[in-house]
Amino acid sequence: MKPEIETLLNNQVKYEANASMHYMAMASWADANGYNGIADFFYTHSEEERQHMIKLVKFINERGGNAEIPALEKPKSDFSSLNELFEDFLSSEEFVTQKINEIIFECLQHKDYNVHNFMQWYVSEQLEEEAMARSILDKLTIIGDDKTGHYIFDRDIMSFINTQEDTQQ
Ligand code: OFO
Repeated sequence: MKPEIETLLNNQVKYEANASMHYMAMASWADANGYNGIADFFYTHSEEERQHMIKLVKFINERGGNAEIPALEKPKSDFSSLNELFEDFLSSEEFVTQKINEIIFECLQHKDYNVHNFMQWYVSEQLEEEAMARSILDKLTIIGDDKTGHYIFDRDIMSFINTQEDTQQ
């Protein structure tokens, strides 16, 4: 594996780890503010991001590289509204997508089709996650400041994820 690609993959390990911690902080905020459904949503996503990190670590080592386990950034832990929470979720996903696209670009420059092929899984995952974040923000726009709407949104958010997963099968 080219050193440039190994560096980008190791950076990606850090971005996935940071996303995991970021979503853990979001889950904790939701928990502390009485939004148990939203907390479950972010605890689940935090764990998914951790799995994405592990998948990269294993791949780098299997390809003869050296995976580096990064120090973590302290995530933002306070949010003024559900809108801010989910806007941050979308921005985080957009950032990760951009970084994955940079890896894909570098793979094509170096004709590394093996890494390119491996990264296609991440490309699909990002498409799904960004679509989900946008759908959730659309729902929050419809609900506006209605407290009953927030209550129902919190109660139903996990079934919304299950519906998304069903349509992806
Ligand atoms: Fe790792 O899937 Fe989104 O960020």
